[in-house]
Amino acid sequence: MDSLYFIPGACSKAVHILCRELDLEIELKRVRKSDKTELLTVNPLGLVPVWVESAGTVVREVSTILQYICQREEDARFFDTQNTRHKYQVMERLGFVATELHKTFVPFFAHRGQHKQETLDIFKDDLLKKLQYIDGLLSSYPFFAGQTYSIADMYLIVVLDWCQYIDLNLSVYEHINKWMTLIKSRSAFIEATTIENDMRTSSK
Ligand SMILES: N[C@@H](CCC(=O)N[C@@H](CS)C(=O)NCC(=O)O)C(=O)O
Repeated sequence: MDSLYFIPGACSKAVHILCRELDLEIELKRVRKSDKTELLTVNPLGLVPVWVESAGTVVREVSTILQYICQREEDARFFDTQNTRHKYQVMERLGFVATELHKTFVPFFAHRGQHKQETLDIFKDDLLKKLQYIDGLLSSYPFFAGQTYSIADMYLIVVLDWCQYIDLNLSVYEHINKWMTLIKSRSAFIEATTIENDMRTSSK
C-alpha cells in the first residue's frame, strides 16, 4: 500500500485531501517532530510530506506529489493530464503557494520566539500583499486556478488555514472567505481534517 508521511495540519494535509478526493487507500504515517528517525530514512531534510510506494518509489515536495498522484492515476479531475493551458495555470498557482506563500509562515512557526516583533511585522506585511493578490484572483474565478477545483486549491486551503495561528484575520477578504467556505464543505476536506485532528489529540 502507498504511504504518506505527515504531520497533522501541516502542508502534507494537501496530499491527504487529494487521496480522499480520489478515494485512494493509503497508510498514514504520522510523524512527530520529537522523533523523526523513520522520516529521515525517506527524506534527509526531515520534512513532510513524503510519498512512499510499496514498489519503492519515493516522491517528496507537496506540489510534486500532488501532480505525481494525479498523473499516475490518469485522473484529470483535479490536474489535467494533457498539456492544456489550464494545466500550466494550476502549476503556476502551485509554484506560487510553494515559493511565495508557504515559506513566509516559517518565521512564525519553525523559528518561534527567535525573531523580533519588527521582523515578524515585515513577514506579516508580505503575507498581507499576497492575500490581497489571492483575493483579486478569486474575484474573477470561483477556484484558485480558474473555473474548476484543482490540486492548487488543496494546497492553498491548507496554507491559508495557518493564518488563524498568527492572528491574521481573513474575514476582511470577501472572495477568499467565499472560496474557503466552498472548499471546506467538500467531504474530502472534512474527512482529512477530522482524521488529522483526532490523531493530533490522541496518542496514536
Ligand atoms: N518544500 C517542502 C516543504 C515541506 C515543509 O516545509 N514541511 C513542514 C511542514 S509544513 C515540515 O515537515 N516541518 C517539519 C518540522 O517543522 O519539524 C515541500 O513542499 O514539501
